[in-house]
Amino acid sequence: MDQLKEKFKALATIKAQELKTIAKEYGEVQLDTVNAGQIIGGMRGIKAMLWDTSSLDAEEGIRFRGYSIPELREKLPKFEGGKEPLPEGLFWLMLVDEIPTQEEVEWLSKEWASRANVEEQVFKTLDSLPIDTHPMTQFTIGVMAMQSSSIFAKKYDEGMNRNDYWDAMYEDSMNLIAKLPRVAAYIYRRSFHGGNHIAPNPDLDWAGNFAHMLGIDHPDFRSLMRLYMTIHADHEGGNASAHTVHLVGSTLSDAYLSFAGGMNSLAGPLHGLANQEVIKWIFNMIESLGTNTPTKDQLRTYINETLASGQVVPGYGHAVLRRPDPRFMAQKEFAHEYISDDPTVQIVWDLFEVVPEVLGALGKVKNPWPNVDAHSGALLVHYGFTEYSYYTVLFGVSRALGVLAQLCWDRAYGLSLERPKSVTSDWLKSAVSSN
Ligand code: HAX
Repeated sequence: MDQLKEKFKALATIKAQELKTIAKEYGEVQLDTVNAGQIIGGMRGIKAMLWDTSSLDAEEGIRFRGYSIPELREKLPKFEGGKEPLPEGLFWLMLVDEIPTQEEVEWLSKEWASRANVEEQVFKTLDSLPIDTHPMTQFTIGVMAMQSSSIFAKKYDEGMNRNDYWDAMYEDSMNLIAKLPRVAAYIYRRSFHGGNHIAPNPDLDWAGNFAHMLGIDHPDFRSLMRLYMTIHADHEGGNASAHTVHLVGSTLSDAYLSFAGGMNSLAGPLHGLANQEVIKWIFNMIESLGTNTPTKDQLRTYINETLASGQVVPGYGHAVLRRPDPRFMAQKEFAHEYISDDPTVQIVWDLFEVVPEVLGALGKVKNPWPNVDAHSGALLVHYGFTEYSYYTVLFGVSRALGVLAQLCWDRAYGLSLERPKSVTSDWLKSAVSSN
């Protein structure tokens, strides 16, 4: 058994027992109530699922196993000579609740490199798709094409003992995470670079190798990918992609089926697709205004036009957060340090001054501040990565770290099939009128 799996098994044994005790002794304790607005309004704020890898506070933003993003940037091991955290370290932290050493992270980089071989049939499946298939659709299909190698599905078919579910899920999760950059880079090079693929470099770390296979070899772009893959990895369990993975996984679907389900959620414009929408919106604005150095008054006018045409301002607002997203702030810091004179970055910063005031004036937007997606595109564009329809795939590769670490916990805890109760609109009408 490898060192990470060993640690996971030891911790999971203790924590699963704790959870069993809570369920047995306190299962009937009333913790929260639900109101009619929450039933109609997308179940906002209802505490109804277990998620250990991260937790989100409306004011403070995300904490991964208790660590904020600035803390992770400081404490997680780095690539030799680099300044940004290695996502391997975050995965380790999310899975076994401790910050790994440099040696442990280097072991994990090598472990993933050794599991990264992608079967030819996956590339063939992708090659059979029309070239203009959206990269997120290709990504999901690529993941599904790997499903036949699921260890969990195979062992379940052979009659696996339920006590071993976590083990098979761990193996699938490690394999899937290891392979994703290769599949994702293949989609990028196929869609935008004439199928001129780049062989992996197993001496690089997971995110650095992904940057290399994408074909953008600037050392700062590798640093950006390490940061990007870290900050997008998890956002507690209630967001649509994480929740979907958890829901699909609760039926004992394997990691491939569950993760592909989550990616279909991430591909929606109110969620992960917002990162492509933001840069598309900025590019359209530059074209429509005829300048890439718009004044704040010009920005205000353009934002109002967007709202007047019945569209949302992409990259702004959040279902939980009520402050600027720390993931936005981390990218802003990166931009200050590396590329502060970039004109698109300047637009993003000017929008940060103007959009909250315009959205705030509407009186209905609960959070007028930027979310993670408001900044990422401008950073990518700076390094020549302009094919924005691909951006959500980057998000998806990162999101695998959090949702798959949690999926291992779901199976270690023996969490149940998810099955909340729905009500009809007639039931709701009658329930509120009798109050
Ligand atoms: N632009 C215009 N209107 C907005 C808005 C925005 N950015 N954000 C919220 N609103 C509107 C809502 O559409 C809603 O209007 P109606 O009552 O007329 O339907 C009203 O303000 C109240 O919404 P809310 O309670 O503040 O926000 P929700 O929890 O319902 O929705 C969203 C949260 C993220 C979906 C929303 O803020 C939005 O559409 N933002 C733009 C898209 C976006 O950036 N999505 C990415 C979010 C982060 C993420 O998941 N990344 O992957």
